[in-house]
Amino acid sequence: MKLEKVLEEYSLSRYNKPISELDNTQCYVMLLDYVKKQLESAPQVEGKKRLYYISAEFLIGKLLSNNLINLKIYHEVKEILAKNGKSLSEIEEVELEPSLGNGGLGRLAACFMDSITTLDLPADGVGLNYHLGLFLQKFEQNEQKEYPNPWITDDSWLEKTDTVFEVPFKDLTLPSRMYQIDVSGYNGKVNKLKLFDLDSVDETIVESGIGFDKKDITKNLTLFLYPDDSDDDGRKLRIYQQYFLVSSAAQMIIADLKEKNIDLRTLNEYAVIQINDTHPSMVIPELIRLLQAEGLDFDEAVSVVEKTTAYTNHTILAEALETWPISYLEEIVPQLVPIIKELDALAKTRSSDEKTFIIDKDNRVHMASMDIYFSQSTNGVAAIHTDILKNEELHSFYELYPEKFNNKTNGITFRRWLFECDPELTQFIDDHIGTGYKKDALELQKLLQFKDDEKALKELLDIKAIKKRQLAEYLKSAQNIEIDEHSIYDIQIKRLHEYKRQQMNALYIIDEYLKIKDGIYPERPITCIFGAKAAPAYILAKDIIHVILTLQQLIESDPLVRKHLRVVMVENYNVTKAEKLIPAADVSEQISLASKEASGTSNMKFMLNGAVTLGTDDGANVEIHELVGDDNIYIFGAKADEVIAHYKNSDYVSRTYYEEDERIHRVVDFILSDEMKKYGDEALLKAVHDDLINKDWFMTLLDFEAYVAEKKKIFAAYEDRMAWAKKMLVNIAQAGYFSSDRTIAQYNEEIWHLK
Ligand code: 26V
Repeated sequence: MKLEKVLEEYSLSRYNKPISELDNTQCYVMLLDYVKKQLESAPQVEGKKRLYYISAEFLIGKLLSNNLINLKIYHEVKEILAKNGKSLSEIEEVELEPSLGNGGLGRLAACFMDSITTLDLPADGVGLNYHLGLFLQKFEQNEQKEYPNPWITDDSWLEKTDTVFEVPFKDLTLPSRMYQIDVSGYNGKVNKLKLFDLDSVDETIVESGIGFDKKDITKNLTLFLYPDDSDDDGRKLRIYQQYFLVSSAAQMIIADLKEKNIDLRTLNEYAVIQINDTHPSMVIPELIRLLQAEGLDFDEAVSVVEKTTAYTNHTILAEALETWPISYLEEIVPQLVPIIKELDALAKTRSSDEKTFIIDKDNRVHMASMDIYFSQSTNGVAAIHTDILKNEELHSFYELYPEKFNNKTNGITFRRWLFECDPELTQFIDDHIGTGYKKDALELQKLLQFKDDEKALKELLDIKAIKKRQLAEYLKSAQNIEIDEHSIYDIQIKRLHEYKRQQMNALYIIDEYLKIKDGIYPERPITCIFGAKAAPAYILAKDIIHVILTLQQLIESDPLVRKHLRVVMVENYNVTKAEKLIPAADVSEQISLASKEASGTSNMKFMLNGAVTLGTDDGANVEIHELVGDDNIYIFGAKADEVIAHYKNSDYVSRTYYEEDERIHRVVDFILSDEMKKYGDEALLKAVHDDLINKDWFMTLLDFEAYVAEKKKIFAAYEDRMAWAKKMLVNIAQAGYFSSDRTIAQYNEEIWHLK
């Protein structure tokens, strides 16, 4: 039966009226039901060996459009709806975005699931079903406030199953129920995202923002992703969550094998476990424990687990590499402690280098060390990142196990980050080079033949103008902010962290503000757009948000300045908002302190959507630079080796820059000016001001002058519209390498060996 007829019949039988008379919620439910049925009957990806991708985060975004695209009925559905006076984008507003991630790591897991399925690789994503997500961000008095972000409704993609495992903690055993969400691939097949949960979780214990009793584990376990870990109870709750996740995963894996009567000593022939950052690291001792219970001796269990697991590192920030006091583990999961101690003893027979110890002299367990010793592979997520792991951060391990180290440069799924978020650009590409790039992203390079074709370049500029207008309309309706669609859209959207240096961007805005006050105007108005959540306990990050919001209000209140310069901080930045922001961007801000951003993935999304990168020599920017060449990217600032040397020699003193550079002095002091204090809170502003002068751990002032100079260059380049369009085109054409299909093919060939 034709799709139109099927939907029409559904509408009549469920709502007793035709599609044209449904409201958006009813339309959404109709499409949800239809797509879910299609996915239910779609073939599951099968094979001898299965991947289990275990991750604390899966930042999947809304699923309706994504699934329609993968089922290849997106355009047809859009047309049927249009014929009935409905708009798919308005219907999509009904869908709540699952807030199951924080940033790049979680979005990567989601892109990977899409690509894994598309490449026909059998896999389960394994995570937790956080009822209230990360948190919902609101701005009040120019500050971030956190609220619960519920997303589970009766009509959702999530399905409850009857599968329940018992997870043993020291004082209680908790039933872990499996929920699942179908993950569609661009090949009509499906894998599953399996999210574990506890029936007794009680959302009503949450009071005042996101506060709750951190000790009430039976009620709080899967309430929030990353509960505040600034106190002991918070940190212990994270251990409860992590163990609940990995024990559920390990039990599921063993159950899968036993169902097929497979000898558990051959586990590695049937399963591979990817440990996404250190949050799921306890899967190693847990699997060993469970295999011992199944009759394997310790050595057999260690050997097979080592061959089954692989670890991805996503950061070189020492403070982000998790370590847990062994006393916490004794208190919560004592059954793992003897195993971890045995692993530690075994590791110490392999190396006496303290830097590789699993249990250190302070009795803390280094999760990454356990991963590297007892898994088959450790990978970084961009070339420069992997090099820094090998040569610096994990050098001792690299000497011990050079063969375990490998790089897998991150990628993004083009289904969401091109076809879905920019249908206009997708059509342009289809018209110029055909659709082969949809299967083989490297074919995007065929676009290069149009780099001097004025007609094509003009079309590209027109598409960008459309996306900029759409964003302006969205911001007007969502945040009641009117932006100038002819201004340059300069966008920085990412987790708020000092190393990502949103504060440097803020200092630039101050510099521009002061110039405008002095009568020096930019050639064209600039709209600086931010989106960022700060971890609730990360005070300085919240203070930086305060500085940006205060600047926003100051400039909004100044008719002269706002003609030339605007600041917009998007509230509750998430995947849905990223899909609107990225296609509209002219300039992509990727300004982390060199060596600190493992890869970045928004840099890839912006490039694919025709924005030009303004960035440091860091993460995947380095590879973008190599692909597009000097003319099509703006790179500035200290290089990674200089930065690393500064840390080694402890010779970076931000105060010197403040005292010796007039411009720096002026912009830093402006943070505490009367103008800022009129709209901001003095204590919060002072915290940022003082940190920049006295600490500035991520060397903002070191790169500030170079940043201002490079920004001047990129804005000047924007004025030559045809030359700019060419840069856009080259960026799009060279983005094929960053398809997550390529990344996943490499994981499979070099680590997983699934097919
Ligand atoms: C960090 C934090 C810090 C504040 C408290 C909560 C919290 C929770 C988790 C993390 C780890 C975040 C790890 C992450 O997202 N890393 C990013 O991974 C991307 C994918 O590989 C990579 O592109 C980014 O460079 C890296 O920052």
